[in-house]
Amino acid sequence: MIPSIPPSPPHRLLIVSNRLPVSIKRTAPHTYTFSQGSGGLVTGLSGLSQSTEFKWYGWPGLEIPKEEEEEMEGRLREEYGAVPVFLEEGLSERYYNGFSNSILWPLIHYHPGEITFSEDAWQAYQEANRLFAKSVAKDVQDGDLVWIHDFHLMLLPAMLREELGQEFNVKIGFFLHTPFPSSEIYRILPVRKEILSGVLQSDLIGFHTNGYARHFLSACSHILNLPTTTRYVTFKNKRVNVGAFPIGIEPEKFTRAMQDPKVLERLAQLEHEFEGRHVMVGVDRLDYVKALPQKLRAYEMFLTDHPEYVGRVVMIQIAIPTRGEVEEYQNLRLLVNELIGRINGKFGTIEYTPIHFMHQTVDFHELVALYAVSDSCVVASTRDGMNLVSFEYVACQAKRHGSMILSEFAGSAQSLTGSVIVNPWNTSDMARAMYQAVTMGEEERAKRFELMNAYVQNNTSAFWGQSFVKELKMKRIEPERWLKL
Ligand code: ADQ
Repeated sequence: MIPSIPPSPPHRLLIVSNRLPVSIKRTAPHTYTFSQGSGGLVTGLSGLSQSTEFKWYGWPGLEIPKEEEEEMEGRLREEYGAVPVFLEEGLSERYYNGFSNSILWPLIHYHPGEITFSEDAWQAYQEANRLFAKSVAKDVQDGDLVWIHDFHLMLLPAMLREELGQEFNVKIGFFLHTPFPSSEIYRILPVRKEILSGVLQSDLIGFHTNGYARHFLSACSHILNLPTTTRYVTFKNKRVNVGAFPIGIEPEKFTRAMQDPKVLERLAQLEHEFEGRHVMVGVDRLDYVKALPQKLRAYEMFLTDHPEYVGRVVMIQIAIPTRGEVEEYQNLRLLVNELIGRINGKFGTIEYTPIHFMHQTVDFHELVALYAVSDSCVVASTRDGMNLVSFEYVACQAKRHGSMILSEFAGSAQSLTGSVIVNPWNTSDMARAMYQAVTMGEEERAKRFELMNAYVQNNTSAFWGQSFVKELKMKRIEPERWLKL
């Protein structure tokens, strides 16, 4: 008789990201308000919660007085399944702004000119990753899956293995939400070997596109001299799987919102406000990789070349404040304000404002109404891991079939085949694309929309989360590793 194989116990999943998926405010000593965070990562993982129990580890985003830490941790664990990793203010500043946002972010996005490497920031990055490792290691159990997110935590896979011991039965997955640059750019980083060796202690490493995965593999081969194939790299006798897992959105969230009376009322108001005008929308964090200056210059050229559209086209640009402590972001804000002032001054009248600019976050209902009222959307990123805004815009366009003007340097350009692809460095190319969007007939818009919508509806965030975890679960621990144990 063939012995029956007992079902394998369900895996527990531990998610680790820089920030917790909970917004926390301290209103008085021992008094905190919590609210559910949002964003691609939160929705991406919601589909997993039915099949897999998971806990989420991350920095709470503010400094908590020592005597309040235990109480806060208790509440977060109980109410949100979230575990805070406490970082002192000086450390979080140097690790987050100092190293992650001022060194890794520009490098990864092909802005090496913005980088000043600092030994102190690097120390802080190591220290913070170590604190994350200790916190996760306290809870990890035999057979767990740990899924680590993004460039803030690239040393964590190695540090977690050090804390647990190499023989500990845990599978570690790592997902990078940004691009991985060409190895010719990546090798500028003074600690290029340390970062690669840190992340290579994972079992599975995921990227948004095959291109980023290829860059990563070639960095492993050129910088660490490791054997690679198109699917994996061998590091310390162990096979590390590498693949593309393109993230998506939760399209029903937007379709549902489009039925919400609050959104419909706001949409009607906006339609009235902009009646007879073509509305072009942009929603970006105010980050230099989102290329707002390039977008504005192209818009200025479009209005200059086509004066018949002055008064008939408006641009609504939402710019979410971000990383305001970093100098490059302050300079960017000044430049953007200057360009907007120039364009509005040049083409505006008492009745007509060419650019409506909002440097603020807008609530979800407002965002959906803005997407829905717009006849086109412009994403000009000079580099962007994926770009969720382009998917969200499509999800709100079932009626209007608006055009998507999309930078070829955004990961989503590979999937949104119905978009008008532009090179944001080529101002006249982008200005021409704006003209094309404004003059495009309904038949072509509908055809392009169908192509884009089919992709957005099928490649959801839940699908992304489930595919990654499934592949991590299935990852074989190969003979080389057992031999070594
Ligand atoms: P981001 O650089 O933040 O993400 P993006 O992918 O466009 O860029 O996501 C922005 C998110 O913020 C969207 O979900 C959007 O709806 C939301 N948002 C925008 N404006 C808002 C506002 N005013 N108020 C509230 N929310 C707003 C990083 C990478 C990307 C990658 C994602 C996911 O840089 O390349 O696509 O992670 O992996």
